[in-house]
Amino acid sequence: MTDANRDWLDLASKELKGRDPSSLNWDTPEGITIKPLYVADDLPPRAADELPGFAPFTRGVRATMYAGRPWTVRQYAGFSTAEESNAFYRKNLAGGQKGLSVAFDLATHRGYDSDHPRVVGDVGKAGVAIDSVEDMKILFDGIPLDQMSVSMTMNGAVIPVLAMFIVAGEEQGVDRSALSGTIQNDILKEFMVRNTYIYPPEASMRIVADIIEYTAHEMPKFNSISISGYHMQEAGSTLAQELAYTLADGMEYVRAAMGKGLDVDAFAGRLSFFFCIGMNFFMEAAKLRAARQLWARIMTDFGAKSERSKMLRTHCQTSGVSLTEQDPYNNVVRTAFEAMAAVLGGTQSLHTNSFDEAIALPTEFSARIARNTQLILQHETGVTNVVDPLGGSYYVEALTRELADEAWRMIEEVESLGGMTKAVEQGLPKMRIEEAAARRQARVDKGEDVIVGVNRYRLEDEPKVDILEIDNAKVRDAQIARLKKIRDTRDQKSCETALKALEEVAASGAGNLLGAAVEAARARASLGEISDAMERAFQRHKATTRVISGVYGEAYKGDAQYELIQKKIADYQAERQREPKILVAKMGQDGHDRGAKVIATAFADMGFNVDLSDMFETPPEVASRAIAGDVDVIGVSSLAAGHRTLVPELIGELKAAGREDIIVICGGVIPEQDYEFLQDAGVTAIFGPGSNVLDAANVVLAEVAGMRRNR
Ligand code: MLC
Ligand code: 5AD
Repeated sequence: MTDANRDWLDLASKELKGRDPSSLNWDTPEGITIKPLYVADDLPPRAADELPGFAPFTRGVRATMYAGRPWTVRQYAGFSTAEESNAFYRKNLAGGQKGLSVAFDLATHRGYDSDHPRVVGDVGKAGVAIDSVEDMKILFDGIPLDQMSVSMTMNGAVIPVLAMFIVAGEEQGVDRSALSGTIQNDILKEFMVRNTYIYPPEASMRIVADIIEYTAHEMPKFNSISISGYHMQEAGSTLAQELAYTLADGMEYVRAAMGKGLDVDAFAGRLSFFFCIGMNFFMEAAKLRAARQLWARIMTDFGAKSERSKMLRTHCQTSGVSLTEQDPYNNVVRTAFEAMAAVLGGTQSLHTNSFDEAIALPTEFSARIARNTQLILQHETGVTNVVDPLGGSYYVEALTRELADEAWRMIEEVESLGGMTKAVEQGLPKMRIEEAAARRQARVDKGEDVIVGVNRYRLEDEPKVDILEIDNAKVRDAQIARLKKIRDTRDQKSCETALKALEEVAASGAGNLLGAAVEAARARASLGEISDAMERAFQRHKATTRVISGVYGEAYKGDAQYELIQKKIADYQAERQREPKILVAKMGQDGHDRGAKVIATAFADMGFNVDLSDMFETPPEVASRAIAGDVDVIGVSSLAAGHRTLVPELIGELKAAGREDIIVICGGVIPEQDYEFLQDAGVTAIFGPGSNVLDAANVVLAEVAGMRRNR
């Protein structure tokens, strides 16, 4: 320690009235201790010698970064029909957006056509409904696919969607070799957190590898994958977990592609990444710097020779979970800080969320504010003029190093299990993330992590905001009509031949799935038909749901409020000889299960008897599960806007079975505008985002006790 540093320590403890300055240390959820001051001694060796554009790319993948070309303003969007989404895209492009990013509805994600009975509540809701090439052509009508780069967030039904995109380009007069863009194609994180898988892990990994192979040969400008940590952070992971598991996923994809006999440099330059940027400002910027550093090291170990193969190029999106339903205009401010962190971290492309995120999909107005957040950053702040402005910061450089070290430890753990496919099969990363999510929830519920407008400075009267409403039934009718027309007018024989050939490629293991699917898409096979052809060979994956225990309760140890509810539940049990029993249910194709998992864990820790439905159940399936398990209450978790269709159906099923005594409550992203509708349908209580879990448990227990008394 230098003399100057010693002087600082003395002065600091004087300011603290004798307390040790280390009492100001902050232990982050990543397990990193942040000191109140960083000095030259904290700089990692060699940090001062690094330059942007050169491996390991800590300071950025380009020599000139935004000074040469700013990041791509790429807003993720999609809703309702292809016509409506197309109109929305065109307006956004006219307003300054530079790249497209397509959000598909959940029916499409899971490989179902819009007329499938399992997706009645999902069509056109969380994204645009795409059933065939005809829809895809409408989606990009008037948008030249040889000039506009298009990202498509698709993982489950990735083969039919990419095939339809290729054919849509073709019929626009654009050869596939000229198509630029990105397909998400990251299935491992689906098994971990996002849940839009279709086939089991091994078959899914073949799909990923086939796409990498096909694009490496045929589509030189297209990024074959977007290896995504985003959804891990959304599911509650720490930043170190997000970093480590994303890179470990990347390693697994590299191995899968090399397993196809591809030379690493033939495809690695088109692997891309996707990270979430939350509110821990400097840590987020450091995360991107650490990610680039580690990836360069990983790819060097894989034998990459080309510099391009060692470059981690990434898209970022500001964090959805960091935004609140309460006092929603605060979200504009949160998103602006997050966007700044992404840019200081050196992202290539960025989506900024809309302030109505926790309520519904963006309106034209909220989308404009979100887009302008980036345009103001690019054009007014001067942030683009200097490469890696945080380079050399004692704090950020030290953080970069610590995150990299921490992530490397976790990567080694995954590798010791045999790589990510194996780790995912064993459920390790998912479990770790769920534990982190439960810990975070407890910190928020206890007020240790402050969220302005939610657990501090809460408003008496919340402002009303206009939201985007989608007439789901109308979209579905339109899609069904178009599907019928296609089936009536196509050459049925050549369509069937192409589907048979695809099935054969899937079953035999020989040939390329995407190549075969392009033929089927051209012959007007629908998305559901192409998915089914592969499902006949691969089967459909069914996940096992598990409730972790102890984490939430552990965080609340010794808390009076927590002990009170535990006691109330114990009293209830003593009196009635049974625990209050809740079924936490997910219905429709909504894959967001963080909330359901947190509730299940927390309620179980408090003393409830908790049952958890499988993912993707139908209302009749949930009703019979509830009746068979003799539960007191069903807690429906809805984050994909299916509640208006699915919840009344569930209550109808309970009534039909003579079990209207089973209480139904809802939680998740449910706009206030829908509360009355749901209450009229028979819903007892609704818990929006930002609800305190302990409060919710008290309400549920009181309802259960009341119901039992009335029996
Ligand atoms: C860039 N270029 C430069 C330069 N900067 N050339 C010279 N000097 C500079 N300073 C060149 C690049 O090399 C490239 O050409 C071209 O300009 C484009 O730049 P880019 O940096 O590659 O940007 P972009 O095309 O936008 O690609 C970014 C990407 C890509 C690589 C990260 O994968 C991408 O766009 N991803 C977006 C993913 C996405 O939107 N996902 C949404 C998920 S939402 P060349 O020839 O080298 O390519 C979601 C939510 C949910 O998942 O769950 O539903
Ligand atoms: N349009 C715009 N943004 C969307 N998101 C998800 N679906 C859409 C859509 N259709 C964003 C939200 C969410 C994240 C996963 O992606 O920000 O939190």
